[in-house]
Amino acid sequence: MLTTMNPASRRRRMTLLLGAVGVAALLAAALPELTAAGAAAVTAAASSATVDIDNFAFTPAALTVTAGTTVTWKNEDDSPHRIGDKNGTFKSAALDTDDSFSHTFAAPGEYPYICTIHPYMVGTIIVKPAGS
Ligand SMILES: [Cu+2]
Repeated sequence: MLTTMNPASRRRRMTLLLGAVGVAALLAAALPELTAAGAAAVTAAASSATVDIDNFAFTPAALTVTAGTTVTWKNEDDSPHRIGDKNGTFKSAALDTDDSFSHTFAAPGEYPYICTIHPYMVGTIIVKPAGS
């Protein structure tokens, strides 16, 4: 699409944008605790992600989420699989077909994991700090 915005309209948009940024900055400066708590609560409540287990592989193999996200693994294979991270932070029971396992990642970091029944099945959850 070709954009031919007239200069007056563009200036009005910039003013609105700067006004919104200014209000947000003022609020953040005046109410730092409220803003931080509100942001954290929204992130935790809204965040979930899924890793499919199919054909003896994790999809996606590398998943990036923000802290507070609940990740659910779902076994869509005919064989059982069992999730275990390499640092012992989380592990599932053996998951039969259509079984799932969830873990909430509170702390940022990298969490490499395997299927402990088939150790050649590998995956990683990368947890970024909330608000980044
Ligand atoms: Cu497995």
